[in-house]
Amino acid sequence: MYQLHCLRDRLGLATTVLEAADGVGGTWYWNRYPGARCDSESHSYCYGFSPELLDEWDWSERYPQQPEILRYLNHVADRFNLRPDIRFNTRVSAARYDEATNLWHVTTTSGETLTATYLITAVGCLSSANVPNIPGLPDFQGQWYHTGQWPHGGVDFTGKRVGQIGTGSTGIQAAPVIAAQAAHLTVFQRTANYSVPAHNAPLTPEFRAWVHSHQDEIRAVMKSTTNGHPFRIAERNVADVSPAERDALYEAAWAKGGLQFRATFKDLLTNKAANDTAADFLKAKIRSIVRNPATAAILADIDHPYAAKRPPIDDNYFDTFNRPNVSLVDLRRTPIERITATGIRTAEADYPLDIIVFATGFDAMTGPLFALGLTGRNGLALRDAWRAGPETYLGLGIPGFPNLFTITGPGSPSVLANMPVAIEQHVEWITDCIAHLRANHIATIEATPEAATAWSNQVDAAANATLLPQAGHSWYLGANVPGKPRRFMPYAGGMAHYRDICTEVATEGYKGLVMAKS
Ligand code: NA7
Repeated sequence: MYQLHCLRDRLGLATTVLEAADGVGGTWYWNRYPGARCDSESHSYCYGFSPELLDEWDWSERYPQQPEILRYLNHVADRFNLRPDIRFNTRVSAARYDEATNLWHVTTTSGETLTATYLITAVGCLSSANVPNIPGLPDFQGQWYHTGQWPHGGVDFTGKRVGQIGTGSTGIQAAPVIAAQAAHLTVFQRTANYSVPAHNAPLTPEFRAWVHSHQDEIRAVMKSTTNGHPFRIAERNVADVSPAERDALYEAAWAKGGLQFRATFKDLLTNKAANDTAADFLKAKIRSIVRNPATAAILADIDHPYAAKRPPIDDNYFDTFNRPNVSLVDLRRTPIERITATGIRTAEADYPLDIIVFATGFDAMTGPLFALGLTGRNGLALRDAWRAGPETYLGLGIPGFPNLFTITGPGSPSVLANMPVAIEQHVEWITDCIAHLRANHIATIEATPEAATAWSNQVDAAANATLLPQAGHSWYLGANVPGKPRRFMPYAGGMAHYRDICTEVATEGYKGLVMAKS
C-alpha cells in the first residue's frame, strides 16, 4: 500500500496493485486464527511515513490483535485513497520479462495479462502456507484448518476435540485461546520452543499521549537499532555482570515481557555461553510454571539457542498445559504416522479428533516469490535460478530479472526486523531508484551476478557471525519445508547497518546494478 502511494502520488506513475484477497491487509487479512496478535509493540508496528497518520491513530493494546491491525490497514487504504488502484480477487499465476519490449507480462489466474515497466513484489515473507504432507489427510472426516488461511467466520471449538500441530509463534498464540473453548486440546510438538510472556495490556491514556508527543524520538530509536524496534539493546555482555545480577536482569526482563527479553545483553545472539544463561533461565521458568513434571520436561527439552528460531512471546502458553483439558504429545519420541478418518495416529497411540489445526508455518521468503511464477531473461525461471537457494542483491534485485524489485526479499533484514520498518525502507529505496531511472531515461536496471554473489556471501557471513544458523530446523534456513535448499535467507547484519549499505549503493550511482538506456 505504501509502495502504491509512493509511485502513484509521489512519482505520478500509473500503478496497479494485484491482490489475491478481497481486501487489504496481507498477513493480517489471512491470519485470523484465535489469539493472532502482533509481537512488535503497537506504537512501532505501523507506518511512520505520514506524521498525520501517526497523529490520528491510537492503538488500544500493547500488542494489538489481528482485527485491530486489519482495521488500521483498512484505514490507511481509505485515508490515501488506495483502493481504486488495487485489483482485489486477482491472483498472479505467472510473470515473464519480455526482452523484445522490455516489459513484464503478468498473467492472472483468470487468464488476463497486464504489462508493466517495473514489477514490484510485495507478497510478504510468510504468506505461502505450509500444510505438511502427512499421509491420510484427505481421509480425515473432521475439519482441518491452517492458521494462515483461517475462515473469516471463525471456528467454533465448543465441545470439540482439537488437535494442534505446531508450536511456533502461531501455535503458542493459538493454544491458550483454543484450550479455553474446546472440550479437549492435544498439542503435537515436534520442536520445543522458548517463549517469554507478552504481558499484553490495554494502553493507558498517559502512554498514548507520551507516544504522540515523542514520535520523533521513538522513530529515531527504531531507525538506529539492529531490529527496528523502539528499544535499544543493552551495551553489556553477560560476562560483565555476576550470575546474581544476570538473573536479576533476566527476572526484570521476564516481568516486563516481550521481545525486549533478547535485548537484556548484547551478546545473546553471538556467544553460545552467554546464550546458555538465557536458555537455562527460560527453561527453568517452563519447569516452574508447568505442574506435571513429564509435560514440563517435554516443553523444556529445547535443542537450539534462545532466539536462534523466531522467539515467540505469549499469553499464558505454558500455563495452558496445567489445564485438565490440555495434553501434549512429544513428536520427537513418537512421530505422527498418519492422519486417519477419526484423528491423528502416532507411533504409539490414536488421538480421536473433531478438528485439526495446522499451526505449521510457511514456505518462507522464497515460497511467495516462486508462487508468482517469475521468469526473467532467456526464459530463466526463478525456481531454477534459485535451485541452490536464493541469491539476490540486497534482497531487492535479482540478476537476470531486470526492473524487478522484491520488497523484503531474501537477503534483506525483513523477518529479523520489525517488519514495517523494513518495508518502509525498501519502498523508499525502490521509489528513489525508479525516480532516478526516469529522470535519467534509463530503460533497465538489473543486479549483476557478481554483486549478487558478493552480497549473498555477506548474508551468509552475517548469519554465521551469530548463533542463528544453529537452529538447524528453522524456517530462516528453509529447513521446515522438505526438499527446500538450506541457506540462511534473511540478512542478519542489522537493519540500521543494512539501511546505510542501501543508501551508499544509491548515492554511489547504484553500484552493483547495471543500468541501460535502451
Ligand atoms: P513456524 O515458526 O514455522 O512454526 C511451525 C511449527 O509447526 C513448528 O513448531 C514446526 O516444528 C511445526 N511443524 C511444521 N511441520 C510439521 C510437521 N510435519 N509435523 C509436526 N510439526 C510440524 O510458523 P509460525 O506460523 O508459528 O510462525 C511463523 C512466523 O509468523 C513467526 O515466526 C512470526 O514471524 C510470524 P519444527 O520447529 O519445524 O520442528
